[in-house]
Amino acid sequence: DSVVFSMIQPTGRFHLGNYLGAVRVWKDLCDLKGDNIKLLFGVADLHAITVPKPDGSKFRQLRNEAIASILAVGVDPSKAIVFHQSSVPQHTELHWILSTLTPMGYLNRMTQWKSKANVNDNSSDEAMQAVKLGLFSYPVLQAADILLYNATHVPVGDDQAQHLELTRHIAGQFNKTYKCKHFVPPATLLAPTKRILALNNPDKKMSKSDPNQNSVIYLNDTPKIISAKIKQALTDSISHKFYFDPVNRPGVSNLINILSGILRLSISEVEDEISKFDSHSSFKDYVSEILIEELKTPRHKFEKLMRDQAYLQEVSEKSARSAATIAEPNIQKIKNIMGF
Ligand code: AQP
Repeated sequence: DSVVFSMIQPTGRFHLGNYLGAVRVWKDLCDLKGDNIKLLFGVADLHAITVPKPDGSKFRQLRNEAIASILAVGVDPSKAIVFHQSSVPQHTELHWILSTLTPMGYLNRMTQWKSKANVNDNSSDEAMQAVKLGLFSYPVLQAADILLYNATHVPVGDDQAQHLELTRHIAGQFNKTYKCKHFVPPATLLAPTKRILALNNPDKKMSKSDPNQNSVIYLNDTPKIISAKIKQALTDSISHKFYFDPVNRPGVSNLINILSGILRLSISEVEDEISKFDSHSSFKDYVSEILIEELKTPRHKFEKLMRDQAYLQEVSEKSARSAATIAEPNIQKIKNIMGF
């Protein structure tokens, strides 16, 4: 039997990268689901506190909006467990156990904490010492999340591939240390769409916490806002023909990648489709039109769900109970192997 597990952080409104790299993939998995597959999709609220923290009421709202966004994209709570990580305390318990098996040197090679803490290998001692332990050990908690459910498949965007390597390493370390075969290394299910980049700075990925809101298409942006953001997206004046060349034309290529993700076409099929455009404005109008159409239903569903707080609460509470029925016996088995 397969167990598919993935999570997303409630660090802000969900955007097009979260959609194509994660939540739409989750919806597709719900649509395909057979009886022998379990799906668990979580809101990683314990991970979210590793970065600057909003106040309590804002955080509560973000945690709530995250559940609504997942459901709005079409993840079906009768087919998938949609829950808050913090509502299943075994995540933190397993994190501690796994942290005793994780080499600091391995964590030190991870790139995400460095970019989130704004440090690199040449940063001063002072900057390095200010990095918080929770941010550094984030991938260990991620490994605990996945291994708590003995997940066989983990759908993620390519920015997370490195953390999954570490999860497999930790699983192997546990088996080796305790001479058992308890953990089966989970497989990475890479999202079909390549990383979506910031509209105004295609050197970095589109990110919830980008201070430049114009670089990010949020799933609940109105048609007017979407058109305005695409109009000002960075492109180039190399040619009025549009083709994929991420090195020389990163902005144009990002828009082509977005089209490829949404339309579920290959890059070259998109290039054929857009060969009819001979101006930046007609190309961009087309991108806006496709985005507006795609995000219409999730936006309306999100608004409707946010008006029904009782339903959101019911889904997350029921799902937390279902998640615990897998997590509890597993942590008991793990502790039993260890001699607790
Ligand atoms: N730009 C992206 N392109 C493709 N996939 C992306 N993902 C995130 N950004 C892109 C995928 O979304 C999932 C959930 O991500 P997360 O919330 O756990 O954390 P993140 O990757 O750090 O996301 P953000 O949006 O960049 O948030 P902040 O600003 O809080 O750091 C993952 O599967 C990820 O691959």
